Amino acid sequence: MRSLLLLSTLFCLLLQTCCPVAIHAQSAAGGPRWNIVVVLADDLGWSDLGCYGGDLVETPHLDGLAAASMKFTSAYAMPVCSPSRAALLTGRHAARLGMTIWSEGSLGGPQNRKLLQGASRHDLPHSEITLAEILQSNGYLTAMIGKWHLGDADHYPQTQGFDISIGGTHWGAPFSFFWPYRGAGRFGPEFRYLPGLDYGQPGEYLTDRLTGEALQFIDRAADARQPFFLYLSHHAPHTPIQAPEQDVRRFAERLTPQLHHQNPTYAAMIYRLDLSVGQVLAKLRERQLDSSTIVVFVSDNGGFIGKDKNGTTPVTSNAPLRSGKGSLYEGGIRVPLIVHWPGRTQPGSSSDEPVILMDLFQTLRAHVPVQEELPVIDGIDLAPVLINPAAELDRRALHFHYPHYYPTTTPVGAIRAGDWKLLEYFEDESLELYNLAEDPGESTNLAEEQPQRAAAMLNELRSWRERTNASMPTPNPNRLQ
Ligand SMILES: [Ca+2]
Repeated sequence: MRSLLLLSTLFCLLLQTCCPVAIHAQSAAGGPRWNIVVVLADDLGWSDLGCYGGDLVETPHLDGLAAASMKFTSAYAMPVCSPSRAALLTGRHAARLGMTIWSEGSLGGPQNRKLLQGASRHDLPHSEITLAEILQSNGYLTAMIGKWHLGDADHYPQTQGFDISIGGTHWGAPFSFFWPYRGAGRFGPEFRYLPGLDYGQPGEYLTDRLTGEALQFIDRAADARQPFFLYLSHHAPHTPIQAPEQDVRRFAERLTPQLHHQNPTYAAMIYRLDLSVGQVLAKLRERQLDSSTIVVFVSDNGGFIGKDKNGTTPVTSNAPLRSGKGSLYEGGIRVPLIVHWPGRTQPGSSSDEPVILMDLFQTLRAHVPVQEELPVIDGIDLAPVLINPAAELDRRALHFHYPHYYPTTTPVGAIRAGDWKLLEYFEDESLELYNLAEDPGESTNLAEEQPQRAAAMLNELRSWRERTNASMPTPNPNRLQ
């Protein structure tokens, strides 16, 4: 099996080398230097896109990208924003980074609960080596456009390998999706400001503006004939749930009670996100960069199933998966992932192999030399699966850690091994065991029925927490009854 895999890998590498359409710059090591575009959606749920079962929204460009690429059905993220972003950019698990909750959430937590939340960093340390730093040191032009959410001004994108940073701050959301995006809030008139987007027009929509900035960046890199890394980190479709009126009307008119998704404003946000991807792909074609650019589309956590501040309809539903953002049930951590790698991924291919955000770091850096000695990396190179959708990765399990509260959860850890998944709730050490192949909605807890399997998985989960030095919640001595 392995020798077959090796042969197919060699064959594909040969194809990439000989294929006349695959024109790219050469790396210092003599191999191709692929341009890299990572489009990260914020809080986009697993079943939100048309190609993943979304029924209210229209996502023709993402559906088209999926049809031309490899679609992953069991891709995972962390359950909330900042940990996922840190894991994506460093290849290291959020628990190992000590960054398990979004940055504002790390500053405090609910005080009158059974547990005090585990310690979590506010800032991604400068000592961490990001994908952007590796690519920058290999001659890439690098840009972070959109949401950063990895620390205060001393830890903005420029300190982590990005030549260009537009819109990135410690904030996890804009005040408004309409220009000037900032507003008067808890911290004064600059509440949730977005730097670099000062000169706009009333009515200008954030997703469109970030797309415009991304298109300009691609032109700049193309003009300079420089390989580039574009990290287009959209705020959509995170709260506040806002979209241009004509789009909201269009989806409201289409709404029927039978539909799985019921929020027309959220659908309109995703529609604009889809347009953004379409425009980026069109720009790559226009600049004849489409055959030399890897395009990745992914979300940072599961869909948000609460209500927006001003809304009456839940933002989304991740059905058939259980729960949503914050939770370690599948609805909180399973996300859409599409990878388009010319000459490597096959059109219309799909993989059920469990993969996780850190794998993208390892996959995307694999073709460039790394000067620095990297620390322990938790991700693995997805090349075998990209080349052969039936391939299995050499990995025993995926682990998850959220020692915090959220409306969907109490502090919890989880492990997925094969089709099996175990959750451990830290307040009372209760266990839940599910067979995801037979029960993707996690409705039948088999922990009592299969105590040996549950114990073995718990043992592995706890051992992993020790290996990664994962922070744990502690009993709250001041809890009021
Ligand atoms: Ca998020």
